[in-house]
Amino acid sequence: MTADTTGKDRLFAGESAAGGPFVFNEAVARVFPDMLRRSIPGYAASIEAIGALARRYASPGSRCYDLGCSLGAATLAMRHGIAAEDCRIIAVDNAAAMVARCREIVAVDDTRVPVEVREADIRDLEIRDASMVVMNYTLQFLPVRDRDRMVRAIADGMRPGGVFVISEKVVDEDPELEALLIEMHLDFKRQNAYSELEISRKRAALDKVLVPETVAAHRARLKNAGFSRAAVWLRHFNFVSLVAIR
Ligand code: GEK
Repeated sequence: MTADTTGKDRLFAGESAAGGPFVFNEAVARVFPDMLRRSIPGYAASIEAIGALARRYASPGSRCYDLGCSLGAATLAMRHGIAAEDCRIIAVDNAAAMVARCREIVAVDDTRVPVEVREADIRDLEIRDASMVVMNYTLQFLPVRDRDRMVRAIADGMRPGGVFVISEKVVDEDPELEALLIEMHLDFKRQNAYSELEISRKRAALDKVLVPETVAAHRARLKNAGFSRAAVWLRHFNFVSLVAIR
């Protein structure tokens, strides 16, 4: 069986569009690649860099984690990037529909690095002996009160010199600039053929589900967790990706 993930995202378009908070269900999994491409500026660049960083940082005999793997785009980028011997990738997501499709996608990709796709809450995961950890647009979905503990568990489970890649939607401290960045993001979605109705319904669905923080808050959390250095390597409107070294 092959996962059909080629659907066009019309989830918030029709009369039948469900109200209520956003959930990572079967309907979302089916259109997910199209949804991310049309909604997250910089998404493709983040995936490309994850491959390049895996080549540099994955060390022999270590583990590489993809936390909130969805359909495994970052997992496969790591898998294709890793040059070191005896690495294994652990990809984790708590949405059953994502995990089922991710397993199918990983199975038809026959690169040598072993991948284990686990259905679990990343807050319950034991992270150990990691040379690379990726959280590509996932921390933003955890309650804010759980984020410090999550990032500390990542730092504690990493080898010295390992790399942590974290991508997030962020909010600016300056309300005027925040309004500008939001407008620019909305224009990006309009250019990608989302209607005003789709945009406003999706926004309502994500309210309180996706809670963005400032870049400063992310930097402080990384430092407190024990990362020796961190830098923003990508920014497109209010979407950023940071790289942190253990
Ligand atoms: C990509 N990284 O393509 N435990 C496990 N998974 C979770 C949890 C949790 N507590 N909370 C949310 N998720 C991917 C994209 S999407 C980003 C990541 C987005 C999962 C959730 O089920 C979803 O699959 C993923 O985190 C976030 O690079 O949809 O904007």
